[in-house]
Amino acid sequence: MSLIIHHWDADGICSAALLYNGHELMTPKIGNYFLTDDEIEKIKDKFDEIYIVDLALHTDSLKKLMEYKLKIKVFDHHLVEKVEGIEYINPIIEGEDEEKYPSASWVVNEYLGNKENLLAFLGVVGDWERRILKTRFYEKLKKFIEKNRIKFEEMLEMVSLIDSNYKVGDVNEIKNAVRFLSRGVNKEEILENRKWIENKMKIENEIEKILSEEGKKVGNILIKEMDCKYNIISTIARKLWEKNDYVIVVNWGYFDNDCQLYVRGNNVSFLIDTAKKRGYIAGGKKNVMGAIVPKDECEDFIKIILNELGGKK
Ligand SMILES: [Mn+2]
Repeated sequence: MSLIIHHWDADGICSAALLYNGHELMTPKIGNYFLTDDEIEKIKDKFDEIYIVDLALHTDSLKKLMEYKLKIKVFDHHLVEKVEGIEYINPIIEGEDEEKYPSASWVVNEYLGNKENLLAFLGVVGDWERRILKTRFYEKLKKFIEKNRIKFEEMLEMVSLIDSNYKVGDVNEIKNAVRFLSRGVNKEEILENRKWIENKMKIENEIEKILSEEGKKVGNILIKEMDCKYNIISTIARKLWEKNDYVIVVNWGYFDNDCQLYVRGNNVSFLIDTAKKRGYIAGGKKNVMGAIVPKDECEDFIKIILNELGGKK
């Protein structure tokens, strides 16, 4: 039996929906880029094949899965280290350009030999949002949406509806979303999903509240602290990045003992190593670094990041 473990965001959900064929579905605990011992325990005897999709899972988790002789295929577009024995379908680690493979959905869709379709493009818009407009990829997207009479704003709206499920922490609805989207639904069916619309309203109120509180500025770096039980740190970081060269966002409210920490900037992938060297679970790509940091080490780590970003300017 096979299992799809996928990222909880729109790209992860769309990628999983493209691959979905009655598989069992799983996401790590939302916010975790690793598998807990319990999660590994559940997987090890039940499945013989695992697809890991749009998820830069920590190498320790991958190595543990490998100990159980599971066949693992990773579909991704994050910069990750390869683990021996795992099959990677990831053009980015082979040196391909991120504007050619802007999402996991794009990687999966090409692998499957599908024609261009709504899910493949929604994954892209999910990961890039408006920044996709400035890439070479946009020509392709533009052609597709014009032909299918979809506005770019509607693409953004669909993405935020799909993302609403993880943001409110509804793991069950994330699975439903994969199955729902895998049926080849159209624009209207996505835009009219009642449950997702409700989620989205809850989140928007919370985001508005957080963005209205002022952050701290150090040179061209904005530091924003928040205390929120929803997993909306990446949205907050992206929004703030629109108006700042670099942003560091810390959420004290999501985990009991750890902080969520996000950095966004033009080239921040080197910070992934900085975090890992300090023993944190961390991941990301060119423009983003996310880490889970013990609360009592967070202040120190921010100082280190400020130093390193300062040195890069
Ligand atoms: Mn992605």
